[in-house]
Amino acid sequence: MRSGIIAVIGRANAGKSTLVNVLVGEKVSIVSPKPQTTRNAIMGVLTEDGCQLVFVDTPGLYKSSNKLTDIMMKTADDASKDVDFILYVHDGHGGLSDADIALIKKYANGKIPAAIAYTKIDIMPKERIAADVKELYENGIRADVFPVSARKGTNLKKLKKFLAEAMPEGDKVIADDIVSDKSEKFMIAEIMREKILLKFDDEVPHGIAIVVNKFERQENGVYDINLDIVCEKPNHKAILIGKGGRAIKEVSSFAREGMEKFLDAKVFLTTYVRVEEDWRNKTGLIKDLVII
Ligand SMILES: Nc1nc2c(ncn2[C@@H]2O[C@H](COP(=O)(O)OP(=O)(O)OP(=O)(O)O)[C@@H](O)[C@H]2O)c(=O)[nH]1
Ligand SMILES: [Mg+2]
Repeated sequence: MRSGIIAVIGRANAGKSTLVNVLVGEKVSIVSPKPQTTRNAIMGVLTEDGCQLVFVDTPGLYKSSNKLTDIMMKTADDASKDVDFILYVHDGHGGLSDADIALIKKYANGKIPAAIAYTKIDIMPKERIAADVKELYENGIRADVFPVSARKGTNLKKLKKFLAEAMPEGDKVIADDIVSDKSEKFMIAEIMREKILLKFDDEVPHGIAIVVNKFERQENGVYDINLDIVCEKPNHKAILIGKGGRAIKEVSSFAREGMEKFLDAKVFLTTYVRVEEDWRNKTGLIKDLVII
């Protein structure tokens, strides 16, 4: 059989996690319209038709702004090494800048075989695609380019087939029934963070970390979950809680629904908001709050 590890690399907000989720056929990684949604390297496995594709979703490439961002960039860069293949995800809708070309050259023109998923074609003029593909070629980029839409499912079969054929011959790396390397507890924390990313603006969601204190399945099948929402500043705490606790109530209920869908069971969720000043610049706290 063919099997291999594919690092999924690209700028923040390009659509990497969305693409990994649809390729794998299950939600292994959270998604939001804000950059820097993914903080960890997250494995998503597709075992199908005698082939195993092990995707590694990564934090998006982004400007350095604090210690956490530096660690995230290193996570992405490390994930691009020692793999069988690199799938560089480019946001076609976002345009093709010189900075994009430089990054594509770095990751798709190296020693490791690579392809480019040119994504979000459902929301952009079709004629720009050919122009961009030409520009990539003129800049010396020879990796195959797959215009896709993860949202609409366009061209994904073609991309999957290409990736399957690009994998080396060998035994499967991961057992058949495993789709992710992350625990349910990790995903519960991520679902909470996803809903906060969706509900709150500006710096608030970026300074959030989730600590799961309790994750227990009771005899009646209901999950009892207690978690801390850690934020960076006292004024962020006030925003998160909202007037009369309305904001936290709303986002918690939204998160509970997401958790119930993920666990396929009822969830009893309690949350507590606390402040850890400037935690994104404190290495010890980053280690405690972001499982890397
Ligand atoms: N229209 C459209 N939107 C998409 C597509 N793929 C992703 N998006 C949207 O793009 C935004 C970013 O998607 P993510 O999958 O979180 O992007 P990412 O590259 O993982 O981002 P980081 O984890 O922050 O690096 C979300 O709002 C997605 O819904 C697509 O094919 N079409
Ligand atoms: Mg992501």
